[in-house]
Amino acid sequence: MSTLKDVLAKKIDEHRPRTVKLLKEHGDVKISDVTISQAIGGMRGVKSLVTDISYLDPYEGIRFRGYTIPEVMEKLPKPEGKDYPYVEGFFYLLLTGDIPTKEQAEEVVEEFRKRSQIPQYVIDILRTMPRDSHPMTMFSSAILAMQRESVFARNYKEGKFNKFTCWEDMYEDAMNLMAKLPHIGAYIYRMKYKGDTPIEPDFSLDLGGNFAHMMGIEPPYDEVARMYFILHSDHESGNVSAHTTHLVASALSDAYYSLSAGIDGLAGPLHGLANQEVLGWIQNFMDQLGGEVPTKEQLQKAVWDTLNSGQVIPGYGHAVLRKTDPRYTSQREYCQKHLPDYPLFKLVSMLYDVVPDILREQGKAKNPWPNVDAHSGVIQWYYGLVEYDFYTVLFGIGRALGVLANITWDRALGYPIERPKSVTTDMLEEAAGIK
Ligand code: CMX
Repeated sequence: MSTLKDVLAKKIDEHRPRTVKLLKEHGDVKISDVTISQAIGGMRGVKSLVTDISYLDPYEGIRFRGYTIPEVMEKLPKPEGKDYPYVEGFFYLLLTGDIPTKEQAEEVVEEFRKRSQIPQYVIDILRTMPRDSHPMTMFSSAILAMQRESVFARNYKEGKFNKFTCWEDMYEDAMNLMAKLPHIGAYIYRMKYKGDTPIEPDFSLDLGGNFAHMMGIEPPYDEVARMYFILHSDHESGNVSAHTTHLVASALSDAYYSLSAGIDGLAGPLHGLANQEVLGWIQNFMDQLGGEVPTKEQLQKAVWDTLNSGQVIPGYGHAVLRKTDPRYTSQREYCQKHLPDYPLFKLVSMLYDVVPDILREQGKAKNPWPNVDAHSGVIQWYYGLVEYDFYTVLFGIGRALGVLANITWDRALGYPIERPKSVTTDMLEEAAGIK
């Protein structure tokens, strides 16, 4: 058994009694009430999901296994001469809660290398799809197509389902998938946007380094890849991609079905697509100005025009966060160090000066501050990744780290099929005393 799986097995054994005790002895303790506006309004703030992988504080932002983003970046082992950690070591942290040693992170690098080969039929399917299919459609289709590889589904079909050990099959599926996703993403990119010139992997490199290599983008893009995948990995359980993956897995669907569904949720403009929309919005606006960087007044007018036409300002607002997203701040710090004079970075910074005041004045958005998507595109654009349709795929590779870790633990703790209860509008009116 690998160190990662061995450590994970011990953690699961230690954790299970906690869940069992809570259920058996304290199952009636109330942790949330539900109002009519929560039932109609997308269940905001209803505490009804459990995860230990990450926690999102409205004011502090995300913590991964208790660590803030700066702590994660500082404490995790890094490839030689690099500033950002091994993504593989980060996955180890998400799964086990432990900061791995450099050797343990490198064991995961090796595990992924062994599992990384994309089946030929996946390549064939991708090549058969119309080239103008959205890359997220291609990415999700590739994941779904590989469902026949699922160890979990095979063992289940063969009657080998065991409630206590089935997490191991989920773990195998998660590892196999995670190892392949960067390769699939890079293949789609090179096929669709770079004249169909896929680049062979370089297995001397870690996940971030190899991804940059397969994309055909020079260092320090490898650092961007490491940072980007880590930042986008997890945002507790209630966001659309994480919740969808968890929900589908709760039906004992395997990791391939579950992740493909989660990726489909991430593809929406109110979720992961927002990073592409930010760039589109900025470009569109700069085109109108003949390519000029706008003045503050022009920018204010553009923001108001967008709001007055009934659209949202992409990259701003959040369902849970009530301050600037630390994932935004982390990317901003990268830009301050590596591309301080880049006009697009300056424009994104100007938006930061302009948008929150306008959103406050408009008075609708509960959070006027930027989220992760407000910044992601700028860095990609700087390194030549200008095909912004592709940005959600990058988000998807990162998000897979979190949701796959989550569904492995779902199996380990035997979480049941998810099934909230619906009510009718009549019932709500009765509850409100108006009927
Ligand atoms: N621009 C304009 N209006 C906004 C807004 C924004 N950026 N953010 C919220 N609002 C509006 C909402 O549309 C809503 O209006 P209505 O009452 O007319 O429906 C009102 O403010 C209240 O919304 P909220 O409670 O503050 O926000 P929600 O929890 O409903 O939605 C989110 C959260 C992210 C979907 C929303 O802020 C938004 O649409 N932002 C822009 C898209 C975006 O950046 N999405 C990426 C989120 C990050 C991620 O993927 O995790």
